[in-house]
Amino acid sequence: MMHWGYDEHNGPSRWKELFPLATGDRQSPIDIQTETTKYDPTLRPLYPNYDPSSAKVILNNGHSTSVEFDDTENKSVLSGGPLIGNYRLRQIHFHWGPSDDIGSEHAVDGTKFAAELHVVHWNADKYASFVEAAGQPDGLAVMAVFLQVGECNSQLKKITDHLDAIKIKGKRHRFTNFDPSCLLPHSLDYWTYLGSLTSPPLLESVIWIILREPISVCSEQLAKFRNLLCTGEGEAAFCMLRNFRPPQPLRGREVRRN
Ligand code: B30
Ligand code: ZN
Repeated sequence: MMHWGYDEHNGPSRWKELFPLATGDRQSPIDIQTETTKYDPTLRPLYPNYDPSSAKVILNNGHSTSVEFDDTENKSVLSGGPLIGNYRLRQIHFHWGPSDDIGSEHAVDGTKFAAELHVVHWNADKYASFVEAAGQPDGLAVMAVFLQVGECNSQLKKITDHLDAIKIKGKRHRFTNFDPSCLLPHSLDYWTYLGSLTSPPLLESVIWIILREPISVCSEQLAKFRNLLCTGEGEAAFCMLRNFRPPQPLRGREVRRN
């Protein structure tokens, strides 16, 4: 395997060859079996508090599209929920599939959604950098939002309108005055469990917070994500048709709900 990806020769089933953590005890994503989740009355509401001016750039990294935020100060933070203190916003990105019926990473009672948004934060109260936090069991907090096929999403259009400008791997475009809470559903009810990054290096450092209510996306918007290229300038072009890891074993972990 030259470099990890989502194809037959370098996809999720082969990641363990280079990243042995792939078979670890707290891997993500998982299939959330709603009947076996545990209601926890001590879980608090979630408090996302984002400053639109902290958004900096939208980019194509070859395996997704992400919006990166200025994380040199506590401008945009997530607190509450299962979290102790403030987790600082680093980036948001998406996972999707080759057709509208698959694409999410987490599943709910075996059901997959068309896509999944990840809002990635790190524990700047305890750690000095994102990279340091990503190696610690309480280092990262990722809030996940399911995208369900339906009406076109006018908030998501702010992102899909920019995808043509970053079609090729490595391209980036200025992107500011954007508050990712515009992509959140009305209800911030959630499930939470301890897991990992869903792509290499698969570090087991993520407090996952999965919102229970999905947001909408239409087929035309999903097609714009699939039109991105996982290849760079001058290479034979390949579209980013899929970039999700399938659910991993729960291995005795508890999934709690608020
Ligand atoms: S996820 O939310 O669990 N899907 C990373 C962050 C969040 C997740 C997965 C991975 C991460 O930071 N990976 C290493 C750094 N990446 C940046 C990135 O956004 O994903 C740089 C890279 O490969 O060169 Cu990819
Ligand atoms: Zn992700």
